[in-house]
Amino acid sequence: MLDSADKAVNQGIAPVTYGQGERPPRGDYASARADYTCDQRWSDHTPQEHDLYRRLYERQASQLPGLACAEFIEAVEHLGHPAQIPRFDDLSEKLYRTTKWEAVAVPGLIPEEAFFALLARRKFPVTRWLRTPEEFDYIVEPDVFHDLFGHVPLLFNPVFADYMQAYGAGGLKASRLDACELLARLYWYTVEFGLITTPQGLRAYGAGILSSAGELQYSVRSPEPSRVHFDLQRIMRTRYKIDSYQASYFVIDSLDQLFAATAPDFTPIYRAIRAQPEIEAGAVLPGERLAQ
Ligand code: HBI
Ligand code: FE
Repeated sequence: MLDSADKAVNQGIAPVTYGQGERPPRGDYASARADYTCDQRWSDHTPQEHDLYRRLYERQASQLPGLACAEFIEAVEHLGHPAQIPRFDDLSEKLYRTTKWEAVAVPGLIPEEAFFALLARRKFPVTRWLRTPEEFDYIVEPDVFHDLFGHVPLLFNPVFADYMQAYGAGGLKASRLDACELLARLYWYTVEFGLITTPQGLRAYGAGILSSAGELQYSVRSPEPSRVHFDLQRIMRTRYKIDSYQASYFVIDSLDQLFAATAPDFTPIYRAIRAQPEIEAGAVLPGERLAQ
């Protein structure tokens, strides 16, 4: 009988996660279905886990004003003020009524193809395990708090909901063009670590920022990182870091601008990018306009 990690390795999940870094995935893959979804097993969560989730939620929710974009602050109310980890089915009922998306449980990180296929069907894969108390301040792999608090709220926003499905469809095409690494950078610098300009100043919409205790303040306020105006090719040429705050952030003017970026056929764009050198995270190119 294959144990979970062996089954994961055999199915090409481990050890590569996010395209960089080598470690076996956490989570129990033995019970995953062919599309990598699994049961949430909500009743497996202990009172201690529900309390840890509540404390994570309260810490992030208290930081949102002045740092998170208005669309997120408005949408996060849909999670309710949970004294416990939400049941994905309950959340999906509300989400489906709003933008036809669902939150589906997965054992953890899943192969890119499976990930894209779920997004293309308006199903967001939510990791079912919760971090340990020792990981309260920082975790590298997505857990249920990162996915639910970071990613699910903006799926209630019609424009972002359509962007995420278009991204999934684009990912399936990128797989056939061997361009997943390029497209993963677009996901990283928008869905995970994106900033947006507003009349009140810069705000965060990326899940990796919004679910992070320290990076929410850092990404919007620190003078250290470079903040570059959104440029699709520039983003897909730029490498990223998976285990520290970002050295570069990319700034959109609106969620409509982000959705419009997924409209063209990326085939010629991938070709153009491959003809140019990669850009290191944190670099600022000569003459580049930076967002303030
Ligand atoms: N799997 N469960 C899960 N969640 C992710 O965010 C995720 C993934 N697999 C691959 C992946 N993200 C990234 O490589 C994306 O850029 C595709
Ligand atoms: Fe994420």
